[in-house]
Amino acid sequence: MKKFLTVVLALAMVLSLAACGGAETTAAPASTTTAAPADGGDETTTTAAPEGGDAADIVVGFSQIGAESDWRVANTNSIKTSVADAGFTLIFDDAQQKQENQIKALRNFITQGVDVIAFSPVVESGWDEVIEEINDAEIPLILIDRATDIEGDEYYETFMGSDFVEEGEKAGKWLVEFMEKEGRGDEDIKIVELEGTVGSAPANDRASGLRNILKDHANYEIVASQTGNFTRAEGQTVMESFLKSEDKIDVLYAHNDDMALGAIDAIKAAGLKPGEDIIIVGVDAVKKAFEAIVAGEMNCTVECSPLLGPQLVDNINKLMAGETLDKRTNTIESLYDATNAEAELPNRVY
Ligand code: GYE
Repeated sequence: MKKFLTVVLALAMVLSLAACGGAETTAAPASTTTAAPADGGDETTTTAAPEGGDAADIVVGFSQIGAESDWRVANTNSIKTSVADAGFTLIFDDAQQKQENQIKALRNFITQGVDVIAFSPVVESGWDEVIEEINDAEIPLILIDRATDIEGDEYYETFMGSDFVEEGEKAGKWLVEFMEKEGRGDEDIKIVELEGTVGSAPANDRASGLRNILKDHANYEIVASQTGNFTRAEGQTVMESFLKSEDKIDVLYAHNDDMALGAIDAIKAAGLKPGEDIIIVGVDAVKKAFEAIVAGEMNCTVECSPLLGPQLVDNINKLMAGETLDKRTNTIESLYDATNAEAELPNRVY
């Protein structure tokens, strides 16, 4: 730990000197090596700062879920870039949506004796054993984006991410207000729901968030609900089947924008107007959703920011300096519809 303290202090000095001189400090380019996975499934990428940089002694293992959505890709990029800029060594593993791959990656991180493990759990349950192993190895654990169902908060340093129940509630409130403004506040409203990955925290919580609001509005009914696994392709096929099976659909609530965008393709193919014949509410606020809102084909997206890299580096620096982290690192988020999407579109980086 003494060594880490020296590294952190040295870095702080360099940065404050740079700030005084008005100069910009950029880390030297990182080198990347990609190793073939033992099981032939996913791949492990190691990004290391140039030799001689002491920060490179800090090894971070990051187990990512996959690349199922624009959100996830932006999240991976944000973390890879920030960790490389900080000069830490990153061992990155893409689990391709499979819990068993994540468990394998986490065990590899323990064997490799990494300094910190950052981990985004694909589903909420089934982590007790491997997390106990991480705790026994005394490797600090940072939960990224999704939570587990393990009770208590001693087993991790901080949870960095969004409040998914609140996101579902924001979507519900927006919908009720929008329908009132449209003069449809008392109509019977039929909703279809595209759920995220079964058993994942955002799917569970975004579903309950919407229901928390709708329980006070008896004229709203969720008539069909099915997973589209957070992907555009499945969003499209599940929407196709909703359009066949349901007599009346007023609203689509999608647990992420990728599925909403896939559904928009299905709605158009069925000869209907997305955004008019069917009101569409998504979550994430990815660039393509902004474009759809501006084009009048989607109505609202609740922001869930994937840009967690800078805060992760901040937390790692604090941990290495021996500080205790707050159990929750919150992200700042908003909501976008036809009233503000166009103005925000040029600022979107994902
Ligand atoms: O909304 C979705 C992604 O866990 C918040 O996962 C994340 C979700 C995000 O694939 O697009």
